[in-house]
Amino acid sequence: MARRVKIAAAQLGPLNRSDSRAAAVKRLIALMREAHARGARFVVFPELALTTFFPRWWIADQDEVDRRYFETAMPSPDTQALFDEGRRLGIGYYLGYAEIADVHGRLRRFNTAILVGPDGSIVGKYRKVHLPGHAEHKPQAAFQHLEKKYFEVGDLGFRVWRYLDTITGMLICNDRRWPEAFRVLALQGAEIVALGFNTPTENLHYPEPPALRVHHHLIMAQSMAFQNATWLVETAKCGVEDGFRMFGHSLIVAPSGEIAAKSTTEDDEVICFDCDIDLAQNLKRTMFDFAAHRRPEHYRLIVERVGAEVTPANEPRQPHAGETASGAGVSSRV
Ligand code: CDV
Repeated sequence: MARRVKIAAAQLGPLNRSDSRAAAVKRLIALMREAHARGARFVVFPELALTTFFPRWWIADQDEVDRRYFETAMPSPDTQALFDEGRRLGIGYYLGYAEIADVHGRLRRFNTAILVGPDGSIVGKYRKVHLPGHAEHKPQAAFQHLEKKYFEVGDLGFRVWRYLDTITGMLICNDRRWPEAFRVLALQGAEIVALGFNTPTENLHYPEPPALRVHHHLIMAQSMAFQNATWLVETAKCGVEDGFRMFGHSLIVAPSGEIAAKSTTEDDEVICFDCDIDLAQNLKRTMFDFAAHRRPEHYRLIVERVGAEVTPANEPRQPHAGETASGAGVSSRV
C-alpha cells in the first residue's frame, strides 16, 4: 500500500525586532492548528522561526545577541506551548532557531533545526553547514549578512531519520544551493527533505532583479528534488521585516521535480500537499539507481578540493593526496 503523508509548509510573515518570542510562538501554534485542521501530519516551519533575521545587523555586544536571539534550551519556557500543542494534536514538525550549546564547557552557537515527533519528542537535530555572508562589518552595505559572525559551521553533518514511516532529512536555507548536501541525504535514502529559509529579496553583493532570485530558488528546488528523487519542502520567513524584504514562495516539490504546492503571499500562510512517499520508487529504480549508475571514482575532486582551480586537461598537474600519478595524469596523457 502506498505510503502517504500530508505535509504542510507553514510560512511566517515578518517577525520584527520588537516581537516577543511568545508572539512568535502564538503565530506558530495558529499555523500548526491550521495545518492539522487540513489533515497535515508534518509541518515545516522556517529557519530562525522564533526571531527576526538578526544576521542583517552588526551587533557588537554578544551578550545582547545571546539574550535577544539565541535559545539555551529546547523546549524553553517560551516554546513549551508549541511542544504541548504539537503533542496534543499529534503532529510532527521541523523548527529552526538559533542555538547556544554548551559543548564540553565551551559555548558554541549554531543555526539549528530540529525534527519533533507527534509525541513531542525531539527526533533529530541539524546544525547549518553552509553559512553564507561574512563575519566583518560592512558599514557601507544596505544591510549585513553576518551568519559567519554569529554562527559556527554545523558539526552534525547531513543526516536522515526514520520519521512518520519515512526517511526524512533536514537542511537549512543556503544549503539548498549546494547539490552536495542533497546528494549526501539521498545516499542515506532520503524520501523527504525539510528546509526552512530567510532569503532577502535584494542581493547584498551586486544588483540583481528580485524575480531572478525567485527564479533561482524555484529551479534549484525543482532540480534538487528530481535529481535526488525526494519530496522537498521549503518554508520561508518573509515579507518586510524591520524594513528589509525577504521573498516567500514556500514550496512543496514532488520527486518528479514538479511544484505540488506554492505559497502566494509574503505573510503567515499554510500550504499543504498529500505526498505519496513511494512516488519516487520508479525513479530510484531506474534513472537515479545510484548503485547502478554513480561513478564516485570520478567524483574525487568534490571532496578533495574546496575552491575552483583552473586545471586544463592539456596541462600537467600535481597528484592530489591519495591519487596515483597516473590517475592525476589524464592531462599529460592526452
Ligand atoms: N539565510 C540564508 O542562508 N540566506 C541566503 C542568502 C544570503 C542568499 C540564501 O541562500 O537564501
